[in-house]
Parts: sequence; C-alpha cells; structure tokens
Amino acid sequence: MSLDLYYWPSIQGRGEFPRLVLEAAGADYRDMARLDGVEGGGVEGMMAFMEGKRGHPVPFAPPFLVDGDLLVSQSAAISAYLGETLGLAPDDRPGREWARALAATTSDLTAEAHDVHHPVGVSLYYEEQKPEALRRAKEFREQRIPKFLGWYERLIETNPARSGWLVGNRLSYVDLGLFQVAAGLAYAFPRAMAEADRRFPGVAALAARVRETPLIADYLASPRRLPFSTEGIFRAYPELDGGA
Ligand SMILES: N[C@@H](CCC(=O)N[C@@H](CS)C(=O)NCC(=O)O)C(=O)O
Repeated sequence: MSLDLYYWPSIQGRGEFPRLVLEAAGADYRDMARLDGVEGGGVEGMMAFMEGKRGHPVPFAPPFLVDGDLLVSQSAAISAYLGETLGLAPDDRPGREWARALAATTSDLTAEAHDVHHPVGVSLYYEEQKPEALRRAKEFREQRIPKFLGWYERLIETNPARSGWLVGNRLSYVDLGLFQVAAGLAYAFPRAMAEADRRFPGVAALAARVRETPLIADYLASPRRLPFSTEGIFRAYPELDGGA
C-alpha cells in the first residue's frame, strides 16, 4: 500500500508541507496529480476525490493524503499524520499535541503570507487589489513576520533539549514546516527576510540545517522540487517587499 499525496501539479503550494515530510522520511509515496497514466492519477484523479466519486470523505481543498482506507486533509494535519507515522515527530503525547499546535500556527502564517497579495478576495486577481495589498504588505513585513519568527526563535531558545530544533532533540515535521515558510518568505520578501535573518539567528540556522539534511538536499536538487513562482502562495512582487 503506498502513500498517495494529491495536490495541484504545477506549484509547491500547501502540498509542499506534507511533501517535505515524505521526502525527509525517505518514504515510498506517489505524487498522484503529477502522475498521468496511473490509475487514479493526474488532476482528473484528484478531482474524482473532490467530487466524492472515490468512496472517501470529500476534502474541501487539496492537499490531501490517501493511505489505504484513510483520507487525511489539511496540510498541517497531513504533516502531523506523516510525521507521527514515519518517525519525524515527538514520541510522547504532550510532545505530539504541542507539535500539532506548531504546525497549525505555521499554517496560519502561510495563510497570512498568501493574503498579503490577496487581501480583498481569494477569487480576485492580484491586479484587482494592489492598493490593499501594498497596505497589507507593510503591516505583514513590519508586524507579523517579526511576531511569528520571534515566537519560533523563542521556542528554539527555550527548547529544553537545546538542540536547535523546535521540539525535542531531532528533526521533526514542524522543523520542515518552518524551513518551508522561511524559504517562501525569503523568495517573496528578500529585503524583509534579510533583516529577519539578523534578528532571528536561531530560525535562520534551523532553516539552513534542514536544507543540508541529506534527503532534503537531494530532494531540493531534484526535479520533484518545483520552483517558487508568482502562481503560488509566496509571490515575489518587489513592491510588496518595500521595493520599487
Ligand atoms: N487550510 C487548508 C487550505 C487548503 C487550500 O486552501 N488549498 C488551496 C491550494 S493551496 C486550494 O486549492 N484552494 C481551493 C479553494 O479554496 O477554493 C490547508 O492547509 O490544507
């Protein structure tokens, strides 16, 4: 039985959070919407789930994971499920619950990063909401990025294991989530993140350490890692980074 991940095939998006857990664990998985010619594959295969044609609960939106009879949706919940199943999560119940809260918070930050370029409406184009996006971006850069990253920094500093990781003494799925959000923010807000890297060295060091983890380094160098783009959640619009 394989682990089948379903997500839009042309962007990293929120699918990247569970994908990184699968890659870091060296899991045998299928990225179904990127597989044409495989039963249940391609975007059509994904849409069959979304339309309730596969005998599973119907997720609101991708990503979702199918593991045999089980369907798990919501990027943070999938990451937690995979982390706990594949050995990239704390072993104890309090640690697991705490890690889930961290993943949900990373999901909140991801949503806020998205809403910078879509502050008025998800179904409108960026070009239809540029003045509002400019206002939102300033607040996001000056207030929200420091608030979120300062919180992660504090978690790293106060982790009783003093490991440089967010929880416990080894890499977990929440570190992979923080890496992804830091990478996305660095793509979308390079000026703001250069400053954040100076203010929050523990976060920067954690992200660099994840990047150098052998299975992640292999993955990032592979064609399976799609580039960031202005179609995704994190978008490089220089005007939103306080630039021209
Ligand atoms: N909170 C959900 C959000 C899922 C989500 O918004 N997925 C996007 C792609 S990243 C989508 O396809 N949304 C369709 C829609 O909202 O109509 C998660 O983290 O998985």
